[in-house]
Amino acid sequence: MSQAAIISPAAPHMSRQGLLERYGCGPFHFTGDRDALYERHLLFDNVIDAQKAGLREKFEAAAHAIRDVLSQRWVLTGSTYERQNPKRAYYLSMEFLIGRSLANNITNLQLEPFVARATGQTNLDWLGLLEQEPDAGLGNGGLGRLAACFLDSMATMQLPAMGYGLRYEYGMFRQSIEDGWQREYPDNWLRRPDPWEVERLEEAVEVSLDSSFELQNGALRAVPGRPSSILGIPFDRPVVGYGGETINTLRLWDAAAQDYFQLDNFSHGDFVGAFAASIAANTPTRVLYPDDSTQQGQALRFLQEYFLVTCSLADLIRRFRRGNSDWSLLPDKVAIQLNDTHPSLAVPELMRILLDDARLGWDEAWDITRRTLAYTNHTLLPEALEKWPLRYLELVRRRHLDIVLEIDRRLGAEVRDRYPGDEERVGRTSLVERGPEDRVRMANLAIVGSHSTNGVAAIHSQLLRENTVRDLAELYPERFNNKTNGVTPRRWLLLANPELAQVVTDVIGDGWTTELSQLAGLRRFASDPSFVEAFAGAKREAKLRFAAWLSSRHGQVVDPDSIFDCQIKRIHEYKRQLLNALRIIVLYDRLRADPDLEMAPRTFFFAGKAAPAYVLAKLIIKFINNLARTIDGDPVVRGRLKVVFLPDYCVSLAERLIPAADVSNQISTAGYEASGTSNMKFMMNGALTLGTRDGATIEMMEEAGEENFFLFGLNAEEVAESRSWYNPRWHYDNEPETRAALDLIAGDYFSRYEPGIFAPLHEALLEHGDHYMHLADLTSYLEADGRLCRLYADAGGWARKAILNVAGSGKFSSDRTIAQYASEIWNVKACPVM
Ligand code: 26Q
Repeated sequence: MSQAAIISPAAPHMSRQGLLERYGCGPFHFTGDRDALYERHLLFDNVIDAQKAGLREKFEAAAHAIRDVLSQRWVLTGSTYERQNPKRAYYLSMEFLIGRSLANNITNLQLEPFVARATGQTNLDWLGLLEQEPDAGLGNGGLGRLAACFLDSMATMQLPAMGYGLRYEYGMFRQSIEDGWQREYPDNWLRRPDPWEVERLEEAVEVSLDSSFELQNGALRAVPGRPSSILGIPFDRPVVGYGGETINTLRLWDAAAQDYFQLDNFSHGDFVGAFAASIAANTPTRVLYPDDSTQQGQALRFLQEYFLVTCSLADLIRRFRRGNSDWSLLPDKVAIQLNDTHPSLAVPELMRILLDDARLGWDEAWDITRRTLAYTNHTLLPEALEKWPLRYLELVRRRHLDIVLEIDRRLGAEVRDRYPGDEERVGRTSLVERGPEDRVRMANLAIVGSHSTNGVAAIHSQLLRENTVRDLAELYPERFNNKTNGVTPRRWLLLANPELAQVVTDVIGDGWTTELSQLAGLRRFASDPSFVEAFAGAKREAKLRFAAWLSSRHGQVVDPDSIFDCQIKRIHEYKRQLLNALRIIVLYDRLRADPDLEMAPRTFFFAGKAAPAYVLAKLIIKFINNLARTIDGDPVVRGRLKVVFLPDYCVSLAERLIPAADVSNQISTAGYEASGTSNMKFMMNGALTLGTRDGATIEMMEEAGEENFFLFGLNAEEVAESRSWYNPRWHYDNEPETRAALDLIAGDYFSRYEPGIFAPLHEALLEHGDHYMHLADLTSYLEADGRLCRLYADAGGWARKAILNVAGSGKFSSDRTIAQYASEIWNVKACPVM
């Protein structure tokens, strides 16, 4: 029998024999003898007796044992692709927010039933062992986590695909809350060796720069006319598809100096000077920029983007050339997806390769480039659209600037041809924005230089086409499309919420793990008393588990019988954490006025990081913490309202909290949140959504049924329409609860010992026009909140809606999203490993 025949697709509880045959060796000897892989790693890697090993050593041994298990399959995946030479997809992203890998890899390899037992751990020890793994926090938020979910789906669907990113030495900063304020600490996640990465020195690439760069007082200084180069060293990480059939690769580039010492300098005795060159060369991958919505225009960030693009293209072109001799085949063998504009220098770099290395003519090079590249947009915020000074291109790679200007010249000719006399349109579509300093509009570059531009939810794609880049959409309507985001149900349901996963599997089987639309089968159980009881029991278990963790980890006590109401995401004005806080103040004020008021007890959870330079966002964090302290200190509401700000939001924290959530707040100003993805995770885990008609939340409501959703507020059209006359004062003057809440803030009720500190918040809402229209939506938010709260009293009615939400969440699997990218953009097909 061939090996392929032995491997049954995604069999959840495969026999031990099947596992051994699939992986070529056992992960652990189940007889518990001394030869077990796990114990061998303890002994041979750490030179320690299994009995004496600490948790970190045990983690490393377990991770190495799992890596042993997957290595053969990983190699086989690579050789299958080489042999079969299928068209491949490459996902280029500045961010991959991976989180932890050990438990995920065990889940996807379906080794769970064996592992904990084989390591001889009690459940508690096992959980402690998993905690030893630092989160790989190589991303800011949604865009980076989406990239990680996509990798999971691509591997699960056996697509010949690869991720390319940067191996930041420091990931997203660690957040601590001190006296209510955010403080940032470096995330030194690689302090200890990472068991998942494999350094591939032999595949290093050299990156050429037209200038030299030095760090001076923390800023990057270019020395023009002195060309230099950096080495890109790939570090590969396995991406285990569910079922363990396909193991794809995420390749992260590390920057290193060409020579650690420039020997001529060294021989002149300039030891430190020679060293400085290596420090500068190292910086491109030193740290992740912690901004998710403002372009700070930092030269080092530009260098990072250039570095990612040149390393990745050199690598994938080398691979393409190994299997193909004809350059014209590139679009038939390679699809490159640009995760936002961050890697959009791929347009001039691919042109450069085709023009200068392959020596093709412009027209052919342009045709190949466009048919190979595709671009995803993730934001409509004007301040987040990348616009890099022409000067940066000139300094880093003069040839890129020449190519961009030539693309722009031809684009201008095309626009003049199509719209004679419309010079304004030529200006608007141009790749170059004229100003005191001319800049390249990276979104225009990505749209013009690719064959596909997609948004990440229906409304977002529509607004992108109709507003943000309208002229280009008119010019190239066929390039524009939508791909509504999704999330991987393996990490976000199967792994994060084992209680609910089991309850679901008990009634509809386990096919949902790879075909999430099967969750629709839950609809007919929504009123089945025994299912409702099991479902509610799973939620309660998850809440108890979270409460226990919170108390042991942070010493915070919360009531698992209260409604767990959550808002966890980056702190940004458009996401309106401040609107949530205003709601809480109003509820608090009602209880103060009438302590006998009937109101279900509630715990409000917030978590999220603010960009270090975003002053108002940091003040919002301080405000939430002061609100929490004020409410905690008031005996009138004790046991009825509680606010908790969870520090250091990250993937692992989301995995803990989301299963325990009753209510998910998705309350951005309509038209501003491109999609949202935590909204989907909450829905899958049986939370009810309290939200605005924005991003993918609209599509979630369509799937679950409007009657099972708690939508409120202005829609995107109304927001746009009312901008010209909106006056927040009107709400202050006419809505007593709104006024009382604002007066408490202005009267330092939440800042008794820090008078005046919240004035900027009060001013943003009342004096500076309330750009995100908090006050316009507060009343309808409270009204929806009231409906939700009243429903809580009816446990069966609540559970029914929650079940119908889970049942309606099938569309939001990243498997569905990736299937659409693969067939509608990439034309890439599954390539089973054999
Ligand atoms: C750009 C230039 C310089 C420095 C930083 C940046 C930068 C970095 C990260 C700009 C934007 C980001 C991240 C954006 C992001 O996460 N967007 C979110 O993407 C999700 C996935 O599509 C959506 O669900 C969210 O709605 C969107 O906000």
